[in-house]
Amino acid sequence: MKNQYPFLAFLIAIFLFAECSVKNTEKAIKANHDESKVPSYTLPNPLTMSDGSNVTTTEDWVNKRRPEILALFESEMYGKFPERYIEITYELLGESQEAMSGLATRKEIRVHFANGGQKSQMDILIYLPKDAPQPVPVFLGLNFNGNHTISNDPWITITDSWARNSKGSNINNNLASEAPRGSSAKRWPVGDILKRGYGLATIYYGDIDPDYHDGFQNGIHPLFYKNEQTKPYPGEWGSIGAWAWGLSRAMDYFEQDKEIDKQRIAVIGHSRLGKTSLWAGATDQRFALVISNDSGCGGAALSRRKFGETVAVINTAFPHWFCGNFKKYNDNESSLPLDQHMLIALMAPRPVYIASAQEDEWADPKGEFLSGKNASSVYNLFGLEGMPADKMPAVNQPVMGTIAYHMRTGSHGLTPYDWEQYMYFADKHMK
Ligand code: GTR
Repeated sequence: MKNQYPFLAFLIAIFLFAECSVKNTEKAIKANHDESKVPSYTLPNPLTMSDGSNVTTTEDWVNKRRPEILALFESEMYGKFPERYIEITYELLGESQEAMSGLATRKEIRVHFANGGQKSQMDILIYLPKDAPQPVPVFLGLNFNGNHTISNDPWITITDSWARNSKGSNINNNLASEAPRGSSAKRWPVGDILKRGYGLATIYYGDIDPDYHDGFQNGIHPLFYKNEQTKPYPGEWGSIGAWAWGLSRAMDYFEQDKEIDKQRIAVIGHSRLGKTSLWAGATDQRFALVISNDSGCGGAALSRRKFGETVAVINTAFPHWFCGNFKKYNDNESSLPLDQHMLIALMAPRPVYIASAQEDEWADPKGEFLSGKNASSVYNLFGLEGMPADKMPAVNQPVMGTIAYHMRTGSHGLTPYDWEQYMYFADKHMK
């Protein structure tokens, strides 16, 4: 009898191992990283109207097809911004003429949002080069961990908004701390940006909507609920929508700041915030140039390729990012009335830069390139060159038409190399 125990343990071990590998296999099936397993697919033609007619003039694109595509992205993917008046006021929190060792002026604008008793706020941190002729062009981007993490500048205000707990950053009870000041400085080469004659404006994305699923009870969403409404309707904005909306509210502020050139604002974002910068560029044509850094699924990557992260995977891990209707397309990409090349096309005729990283297979670099490629027909309609390459360029070989693309070496991240290309591209189009 005694001898049966090791045998039993052996059987249990085999069972657990089998369970485990089933789960791993499930994961592996969900995330395909094999180009030969990309399903065959047909992309909707950005220049074919829903009634089947062809778009042959820029007028028809601007007045008919563009609104049709935008409405599809609103109802099926990112959700529509609610239309309701809320009160918005600006407060100058602080200002310095001697920031960044005298290179820049710094100001912090607190934007107050209010609807009756409900309130919310976001802080825009702005550096402007002192030597550049005003009004200056500006890069605007959301940051992941708080404005004070983008630079060691000791004067940057620490957010009061929800922050992700982190031992390393000494964040407990979701309250931001002093510890990570400057910890994201590598992603934000403020000095280089200023020396090139650009300003930099940034906002902590958690000021607009904390990035976790709470049924949309915190952040900006509740200020827009009507009557008995307790969460957004299935075709209304999720968190990406809210973050993009926040970028537009920063744009509203720029429009009334004489030091900033509202005609030359480039909106930039990395990863989930790259999805956001694209959606901001699509919904708000005041942004003169749009940059997607490693935005991947739900950003620049084509959904139909199902390479790396898929619609089902992203909707499961981040149910709050997109609108309720987007869940219909889990494992059902072929029924999408759109794909991400049409999102890129919504930028036309404005310049747009799509960037990938070689090791970032999760974000499907090839799918990101193909989005730009397949948006080119719309740029051509405007007499512009879209993506100036038929095939994916080699690593670290940027191609720049009015649509630009590069795949740099390395992994998921926003690096000085990426910034270097964006500034060069901005010099070409905004200077
Ligand atoms: C990942 C997510 C990606 C990307 C990334 C990020 O977990 O799967 O879609 O957005 O996060 O934002 O860093």
